[in-house]
Amino acid sequence: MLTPEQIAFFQEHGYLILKNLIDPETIDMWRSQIWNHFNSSLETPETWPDDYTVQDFSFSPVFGHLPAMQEIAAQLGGGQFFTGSGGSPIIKWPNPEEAWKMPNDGHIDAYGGAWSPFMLGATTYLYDAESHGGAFVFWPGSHHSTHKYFRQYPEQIDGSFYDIKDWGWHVLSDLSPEGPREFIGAAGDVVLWHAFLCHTGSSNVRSVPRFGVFARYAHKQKEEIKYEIPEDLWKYWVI
Ligand SMILES: O=C(O)CCC(=O)C(=O)O
Ligand SMILES: [Fe+2]
Repeated sequence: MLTPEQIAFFQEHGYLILKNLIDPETIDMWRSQIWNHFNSSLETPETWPDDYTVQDFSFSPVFGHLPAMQEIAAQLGGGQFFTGSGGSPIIKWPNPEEAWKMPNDGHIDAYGGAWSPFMLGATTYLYDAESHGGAFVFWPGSHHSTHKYFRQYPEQIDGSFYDIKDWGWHVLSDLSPEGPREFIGAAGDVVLWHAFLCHTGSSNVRSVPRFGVFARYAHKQKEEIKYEIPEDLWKYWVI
């Protein structure tokens, strides 16, 4: 269970880091599953593939279904948040020759294909992610600025911002009250993030591959409520 202080932090900043949420046995299992799938291993970089996303692969159990995650989703959504069974990792293979730079802009998810709005996202890692090691990058507090943007332009919530001339994701991330930050975390640490929080990936100039594991929770009433931008950002949460 999240404490009232953790929930208050999440509401204010749009993210919350939970150390050691995933038990080491699960992390070990997931590592074996993905390396088996690639017929490779951490110790044999010459056999690493270069896939960014992994087709036809899913962890077992999936991240979003772990009891610790289900408990948090139930607490935040009052039993109304659900997640599907999919979820393959997003991998940042090491590229030590590249010059590392903080990304300029971040996006919000839900628009990669048909618009599929959701409420809560979560990210964890299979190996410790150091700074410049392909971390998940997010803009603290940007859930508030994104909310304000859609209160002003509610007709754009369906992704029609893509049709606006010169519109780019910088439009949202530039409104953020704070600049970007890397989620530096150990294997099994989790960052929870509001669906309106701007975020993106970053390059990995270290030597360990970054396996990002993601879960996204939608509201059971998502079809009925998807065009509504409530004045209260937490209307469909129980916090
Ligand atoms: O790889 C990451 O850390 C972020 C990826 C991401 O934002 C996405 O796939 O939507
Ligand atoms: Fe994303």
